[in-house]
Amino acid sequence: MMENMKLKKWVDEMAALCQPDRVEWITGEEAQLDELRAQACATGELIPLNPDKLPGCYLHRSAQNDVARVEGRTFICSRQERDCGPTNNWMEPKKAYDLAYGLFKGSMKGRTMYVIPYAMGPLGSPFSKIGVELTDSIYVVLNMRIMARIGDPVLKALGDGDFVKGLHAKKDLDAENRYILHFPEDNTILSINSGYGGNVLLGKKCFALRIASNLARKEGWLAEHMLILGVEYPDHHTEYVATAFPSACGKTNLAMLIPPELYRKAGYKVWCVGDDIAWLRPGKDGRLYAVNPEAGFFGVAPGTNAKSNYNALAATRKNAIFTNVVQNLDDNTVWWEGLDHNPPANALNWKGEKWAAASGEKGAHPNSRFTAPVENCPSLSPEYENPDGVPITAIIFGGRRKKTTPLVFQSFNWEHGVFIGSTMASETTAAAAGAVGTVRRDPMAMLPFCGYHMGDYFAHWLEVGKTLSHAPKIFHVNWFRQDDEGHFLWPGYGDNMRVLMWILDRCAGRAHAHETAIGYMPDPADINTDGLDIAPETMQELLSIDREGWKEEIHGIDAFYQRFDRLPEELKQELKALDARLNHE
Ligand code: SAT
Ligand code: MN
Repeated sequence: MMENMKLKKWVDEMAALCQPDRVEWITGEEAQLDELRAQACATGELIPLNPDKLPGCYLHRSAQNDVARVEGRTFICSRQERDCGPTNNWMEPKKAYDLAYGLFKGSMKGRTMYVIPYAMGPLGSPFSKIGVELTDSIYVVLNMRIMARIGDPVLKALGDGDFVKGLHAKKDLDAENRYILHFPEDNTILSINSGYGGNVLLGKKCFALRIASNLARKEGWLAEHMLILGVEYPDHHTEYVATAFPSACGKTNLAMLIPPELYRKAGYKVWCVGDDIAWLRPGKDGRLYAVNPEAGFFGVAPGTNAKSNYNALAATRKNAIFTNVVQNLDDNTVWWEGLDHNPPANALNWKGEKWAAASGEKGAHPNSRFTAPVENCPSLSPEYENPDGVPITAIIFGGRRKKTTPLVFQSFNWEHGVFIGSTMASETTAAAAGAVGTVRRDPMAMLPFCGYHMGDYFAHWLEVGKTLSHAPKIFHVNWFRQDDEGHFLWPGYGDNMRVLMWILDRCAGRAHAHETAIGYMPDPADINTDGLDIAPETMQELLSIDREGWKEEIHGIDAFYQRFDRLPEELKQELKALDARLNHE
């Protein structure tokens, strides 16, 4: 195999720094992976599950202080502080390297350093990028095996080309010395003292969003926190949408939606292209094309069941890794809150302690996860590997809002759509460490993932729009609106298809809408509610504009915008225009 000298040199340097006993290159061959699985089982890092019920599946328990992404310890180390922007933590690159290398020094003594060449995106696609992660964690190797294309075929595709460098060491999992550092000017990621998810699977949020958003800005494309799905019509043509929701707000559920019976009977199908990340490029025909750079799903387990997400559950039934869920000791399977109404009688909770549901304590961690290969998903799109991506008809932004935001509305145009994306807000979830349930602005669901100044990021969105002669139409949805007693007004899950169909019909010029202060909105009659038990007043409420709430919203947006020294003029104008429409209609 052709030797990449830059890669060899960097691996040698990092090995000299971390001082592992051995360096092992991951080829991607099953025999090697099996050997690693056996080793991890011997040390208890992985627990093999019932081979009949869950073939090829393992359980992992993370350290108890290491269960989610740590935004407070995640840094963008651009040379200039202003390039990182007000919404990211910044560290001066030299200081960051010194600090991290100090921690990495000797950190792998007595351990093995694994070298994982990986590709984000189909090998050979113009969308794809290559990274190499060095790690001392077998759990990381085996998760990366699911989440990305790895091993020798990637090295071959890399040739002597450039790659994104990622170095990870578990060290002591010391939360006080945990750092997730990104060096966008060096295409480098350093992660130390964590063993969990988005902190350590460096191809995911670190590369595919934080580093890639920088590359995308330079190269004229978009790296987004979006699911991609296709709606196949009875005549077999398919329309694709890309949708941004914050972590743990139902992207995986929407991506794998099963249409309600009325659509299924009529011959509609929904295909999943991706559930978390989309790389979008303008195509020659002036449309925007999307690829899912990942090869697996790292989904939230609690709440996943045969009704809420049949396809995700099916995807976890073989060759999956479960992290921080309940272990059923009777049949050595897994369980989590919301899987079914039968919590196991003889079980260990996510911490590995004897656990009974009657205790009232949760058995699975609220951010417990499954890592499952995309090919396990029954609704995986036949276009998933298409090197040219799929053409996007609509972009949908959304959040988790109890009040104010209606079920769906459409932007007036691209600029207004970017404004809507930039002002997205959501109540926080367990996917990140910190308080759950408080409202925070999360523009394009990228607040924790944009690797540069968000003001420049908004400007980049505006620029990309100008290059598209057939830009996707932009919408906003909120599945989570509640009444005063805290009941959800909209059934959600598969029934979200009804809203998707209005969106796609709007794009095709078929559906009715009326103009409001916040955008185009359907009348209740414009959303197909056949077979749905929903009162007309509820539909009315879901599609109403809470004017007082929106006036509050303007203050919230204004305060948020104040944080940006580099906010595009277009967005300031959009805010003014919204204010004027709300006050003068
Ligand atoms: O832990 S991850 O960042 O990979 C998952 C998420 O928060 O969306
Ligand atoms: Mn995510």
